[in-house]
Amino acid sequence: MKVLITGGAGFIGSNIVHYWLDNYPKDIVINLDALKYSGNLDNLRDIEKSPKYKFYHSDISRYDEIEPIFKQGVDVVVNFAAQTHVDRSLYEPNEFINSNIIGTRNLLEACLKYQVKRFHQISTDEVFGDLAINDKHKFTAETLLNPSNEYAASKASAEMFIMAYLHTHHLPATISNCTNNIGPYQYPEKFVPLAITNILEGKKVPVYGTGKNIRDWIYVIDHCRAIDVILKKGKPGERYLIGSDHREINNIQLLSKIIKVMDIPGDWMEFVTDRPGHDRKYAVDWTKIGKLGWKPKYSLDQSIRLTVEWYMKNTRWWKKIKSGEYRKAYEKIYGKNY
Ligand code: TDX
Repeated sequence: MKVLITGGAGFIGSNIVHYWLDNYPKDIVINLDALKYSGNLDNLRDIEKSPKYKFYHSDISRYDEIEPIFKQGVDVVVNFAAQTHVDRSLYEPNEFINSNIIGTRNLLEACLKYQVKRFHQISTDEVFGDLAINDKHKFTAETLLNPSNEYAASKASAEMFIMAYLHTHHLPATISNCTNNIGPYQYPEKFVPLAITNILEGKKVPVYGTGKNIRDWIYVIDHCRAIDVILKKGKPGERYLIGSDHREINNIQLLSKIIKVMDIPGDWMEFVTDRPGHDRKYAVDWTKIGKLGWKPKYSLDQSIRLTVEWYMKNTRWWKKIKSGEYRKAYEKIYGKNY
């Protein structure tokens, strides 16, 4: 089988490229990535020479760049390519419109034209908006889309296009909405890698607002396992929510756990001005994918420990990012100023 992973040089994308090559050695994995600021080929050094892996430096927001890849024949497309950082979406929304909406629509068009057997969209629980801190409800596959920031609005819009292609063209598409991921290769602008790397650098960790916002954290490998199950057993036209088994945890509690695992003495938390429109709480009911035989394997403590260990071991990886070194290298290689 030929699997096209878009955004395969990003955090979750590169984890699934590794996962797929490890678990399905007969398959061909094609990685299409625009290598924007968070796409990083260092995430794939160990497999870049594999005969089962191919990389294309292309941008999904450019149909002319992606069509030649589809022409070669692709069985399944999993779309990880997206701008994902909420804070950035507040000041550069056009990037989010281009990658997340126009990019998805281009992929849908190519999937239709080249009769791809399955298109799977990696979406987010953020498309459902937020819950009140004390709300006992969780998001389900029936929850209405109600995005509350520009990032979430762009992902929700992409979903609307998928629904249109499902209805009008019967494109065999599925959607998954996963909660916050942690694990190796996450760009250190997101809360967990930012916290770990800041502490390793002796810097404080900025905690937005009260620090009482709640998220539902999942280890990235559990997310990869869930995608695998959806591709095999999921039904076209359906959405599946992916979440964890942990009790609710707010940002202060999460950071305290990270600090405990790191065991570096210091007063690391610094409360800063809140993110505008900061979503209060996400909580995901994953019963539907549970019926397909999936459940998360990693506990929160295990997920934190594995993530902390990875960042402590791979200092070169994140120092290169934080210093801007790898961006400069890409400018040289690709002649573009991303
Ligand atoms: O410096 C920070 N300080 C802080 O308190 C940052 C970067 C974040 N936070 C808070 C905001 C959130 O409550 O930590 C929480 C997690 O923040 P992010 O890592 O930015 O994630 P979040 O805003 O929850 O969005 C994420 O969840 C869904 C991802 O960024 C999305 O890509 C995913 O789709």
